[in-house]
Amino acid sequence: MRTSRTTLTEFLRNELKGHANASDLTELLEEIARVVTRISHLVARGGIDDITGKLQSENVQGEVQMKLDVVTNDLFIDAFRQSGIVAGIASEEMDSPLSFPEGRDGKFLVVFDPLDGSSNVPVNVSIGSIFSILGAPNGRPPEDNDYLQPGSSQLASGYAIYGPSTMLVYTAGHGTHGFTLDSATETFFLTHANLRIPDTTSEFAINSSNARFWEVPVQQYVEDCIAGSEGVRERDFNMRWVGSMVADVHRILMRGGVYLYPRDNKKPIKAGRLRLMYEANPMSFVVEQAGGKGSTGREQIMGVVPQLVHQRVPVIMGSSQEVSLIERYHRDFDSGEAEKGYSPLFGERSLFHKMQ
Ligand code: AHM
Ligand code: MG
Repeated sequence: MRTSRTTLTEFLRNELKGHANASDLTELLEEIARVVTRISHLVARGGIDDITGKLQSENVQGEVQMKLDVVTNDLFIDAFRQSGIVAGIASEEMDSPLSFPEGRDGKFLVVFDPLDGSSNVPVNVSIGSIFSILGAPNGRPPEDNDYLQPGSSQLASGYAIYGPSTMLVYTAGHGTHGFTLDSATETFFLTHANLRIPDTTSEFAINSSNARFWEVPVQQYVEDCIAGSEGVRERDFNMRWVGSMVADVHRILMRGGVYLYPRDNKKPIKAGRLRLMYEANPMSFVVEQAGGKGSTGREQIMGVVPQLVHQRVPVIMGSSQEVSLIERYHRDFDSGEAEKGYSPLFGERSLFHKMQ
């Protein structure tokens, strides 16, 4: 048995040295780790405590809430409020941001999804929590507009995955690091320092039941993957879909791949299913710090300036070369090349090969 593993606390103290607000940021990440530990214990009890079902209520997005959505949201709210270092929060489960008088001088705003993939709760499949830490305004309480910062302004972000083991994965802009919870001692140990996503992959993750609603470039990309060794990709692809973004992206951090929740015309009012500020941005930061890419298909996710806290965005993230290739499908389509029946990507194998 190994006993000399680095704990999260030890790692943070070292890694965040030199970071502006290092001690507050360390404290905040430790606070998040404590909440994640509690949630891990809660979800591990499954149906025993009667908390795995649905509520009658809907959240601001019109989605039916699970009991655990609300319980986990409350745990985060209480922890952030009591920390005294968080000026305000916004959450998937709250209509609008909430300011904390207790964190009046707090340096941070936290935007989070307390329980991502919560439809997987009743079936005992992996779920997660996602957080994004932003700077708070100086010397005054935050206003709603203060939250509307692009992902490139994040100070730190990360997620917890409640799977066969519970892990906390975060970045503060110096690589992406993963910690595994020892539930007996309630300690997170460093198990995955400096995660790196392979640049290339033969694995994609998408909910194909939406295929008829996707834009042409995504339809074309998936078609080419499915054609495998008989198509332009000249190799077979594998497909995975857990239905929890955290679990699907975590797999990609571990072994490469690409995750897509693209724009579709199922509900034209929505730019995609996932939310920019507390799903796409924090996961993009983690992915990009591990050498991957996060894109809408047409621009970098972290470059999008939010107009609304609950704004949705198309999401394509993972292995960098594969994401770049999908961006190229979009560019070719937008430029009209694909429509004319000729495209460097779809029509000319030699150029296509250069991108592999
Ligand atoms: P949620 O935050 O309400 O759980 O919704 C987001 C989830 C993602 O975790 C997941 O990738 C996606 O929605 C699943 O969508 P689908 O129902 O199309 O499989
Ligand atoms: Mg979510």
